[in-house]
Amino acid sequence: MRELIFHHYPNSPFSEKIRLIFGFKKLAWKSVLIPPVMPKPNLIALTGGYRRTPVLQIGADIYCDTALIADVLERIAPSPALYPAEVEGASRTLAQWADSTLFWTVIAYVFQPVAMPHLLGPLTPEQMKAFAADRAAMRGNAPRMSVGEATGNLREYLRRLENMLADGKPFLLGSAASIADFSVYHCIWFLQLAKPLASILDAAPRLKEWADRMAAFGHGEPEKLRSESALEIAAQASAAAADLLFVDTHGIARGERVSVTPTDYALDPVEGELLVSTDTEWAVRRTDPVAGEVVVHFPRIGFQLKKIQTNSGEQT
Ligand SMILES: N[C@@H](CCC(=O)N[C@@H](CS)C(=O)NCC(=O)O)C(=O)O
Repeated sequence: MRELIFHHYPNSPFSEKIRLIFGFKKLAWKSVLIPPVMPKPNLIALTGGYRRTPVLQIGADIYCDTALIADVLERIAPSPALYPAEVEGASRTLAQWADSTLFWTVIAYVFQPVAMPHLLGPLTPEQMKAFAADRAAMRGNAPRMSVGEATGNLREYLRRLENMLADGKPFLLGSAASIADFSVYHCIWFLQLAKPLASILDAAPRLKEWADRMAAFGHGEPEKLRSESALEIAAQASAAAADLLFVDTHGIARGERVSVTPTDYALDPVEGELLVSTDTEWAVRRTDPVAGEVVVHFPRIGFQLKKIQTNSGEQT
């Protein structure tokens, strides 16, 4: 098996989701630390523009978004399963809610001045300003919740999660953990990191016990790797064969020039030649001066695929 190279930073909730999946599946992985704010030249050389955290690299294949990264890890190491057959639909749907609604509610709640140093470390006022400016630019016009609104919503969400555990089962959807647990967990983990505000969890004692149970999976076996070495590995590898069934729901053929862009925030397009289009995934091939030829993969859900028009109006 080719090595799993994980680009992340310690205080990133979505990274924690995947680190814990490495632990759940007892996987060994290479850890590349990336900056939490732009610029991120070595990451962008691999992705072609996608700047969010985390990213998984396997040779010259680059996987964006944790929904897809979780699918890839399931293919590589199917047991224990992230999508137990009897709850596959429910677990994916609950995970999608946690990764969007619950996550942004937690973010709006924890980014209060009293908790900031716990989340970002001891920043100077200039660094704090730079962080705020980076995130404001990344979020663009996405609506922002007030602290009051977030507090009320979070209390209600915690009640719902506590209710899911009320019958004494160890995980949210049954006796085994599923992707839903990992997606809810990274939000609760970030909330716990925001120590001065974490007492909101006291109203959900079963959820706190569940969080301890989740944390016990650990992070698998990480080993440090420099980002320059990750780039060399990409440059020397060739991407995995992509002879998958091409599912065309958009009238764009394999080989056409396209862009793939998130639909929610950090709307940076990645351009390339459309190589893969399955029911759940797109991938584009692009060539980077440093990383060489790479294939960048995205989940369909949460991303937009567009054909690139030439200046003359012709389609390439
Ligand atoms: N839907 C994405 C969300 C990723 C995300 O928003 N990550 C945060 C960090 S936890 C981020 O990218 N922040 C900005 C950055 O790291 O540059 C996923 O599942 O991977």
